[in-house]
Amino acid sequence: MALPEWDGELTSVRHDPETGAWFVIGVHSTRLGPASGGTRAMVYPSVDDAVADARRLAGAMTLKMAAAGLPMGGGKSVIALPAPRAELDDATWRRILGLHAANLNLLGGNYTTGPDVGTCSADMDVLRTLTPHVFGRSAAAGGPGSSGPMTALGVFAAVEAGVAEAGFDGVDGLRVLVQGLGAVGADVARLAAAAGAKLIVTDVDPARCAALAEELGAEVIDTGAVLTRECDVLVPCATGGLVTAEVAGTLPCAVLAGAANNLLADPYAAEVLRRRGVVHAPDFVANSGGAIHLVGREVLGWDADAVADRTRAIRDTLAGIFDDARTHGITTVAAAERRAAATLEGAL
Ligand code: HCI
Repeated sequence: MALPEWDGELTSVRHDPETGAWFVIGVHSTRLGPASGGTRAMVYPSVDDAVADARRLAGAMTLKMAAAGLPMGGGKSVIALPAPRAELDDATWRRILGLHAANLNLLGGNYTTGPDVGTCSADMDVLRTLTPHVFGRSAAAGGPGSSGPMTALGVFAAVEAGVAEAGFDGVDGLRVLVQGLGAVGADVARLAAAAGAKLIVTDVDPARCAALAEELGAEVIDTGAVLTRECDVLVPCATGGLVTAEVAGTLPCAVLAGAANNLLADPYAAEVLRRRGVVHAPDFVANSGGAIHLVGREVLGWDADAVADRTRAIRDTLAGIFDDARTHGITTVAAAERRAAATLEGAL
């Protein structure tokens, strides 16, 4: 396999013929500390796609850690599964976790993992019996539990910052559209509803929509309508790559702030949003509450209150980023990257 160039430090790729799984670990940067970032387990069209995804996500983790002021580097694991996780039997999944743990041990602590799309705290409990290089065990196993609630709190802080930048007087009465009602999206919806938002929701799973419609009185829309439905705040909490430059040119919202990693499919989309005056909270800042939770609890010894305070401070971080972007006529992504780059350079 010919790998394209990358500005990261190391890519580990391993194949298991018995299960057909591929294991990719991207260590993007250890400049601020050991690389860390979750383990994503899903089916990919090809190994090249898995490598590209791991590398892209690892790069975003470097920015996320730097922007959040955490003493960690950026990395990410991707397990390209032979079949969707739900279709794998227990023995196969257990073997896959065992091989992943062996790879983590080979990296000797230069990379620490945690949960991501397709893995959960219970998987981290299993991994931790095989390797010490794991964050995010369940509370029952002595870990800090799911990072979902803190990720959601941070995304809501980003929504509040975006709403203020767009000139609104708070979330009350605004139409907030949440796409993806997993642990994070559902909690963001609850926070928005509690703040008086007119909630609109969508998810590929109709049962999740129905539950939130019942709980919060949310209006449910078709997944296909997410890019065309007029709203004040669009909150993407599903997978990345939603916003191409073309989509950015027509999105009918005033604020874009969500949890999905690598939300922009193409870097130019940020410039299109800037020109249209859409306030965009960069994903690696908006969704950093999960990293603050895991690193805060497991590396820095913070209690739950300290983690929540630092997560709410995402609002102030973003206010500063919006201010920089406005002042210099640059995108919010460029402004956030400049801040992260300054932190990374300072660590040299
Ligand atoms: C993420 O924010 O995407 C993952 C958070 C994380 C942080 C540190 C270790 C594993 C996962």
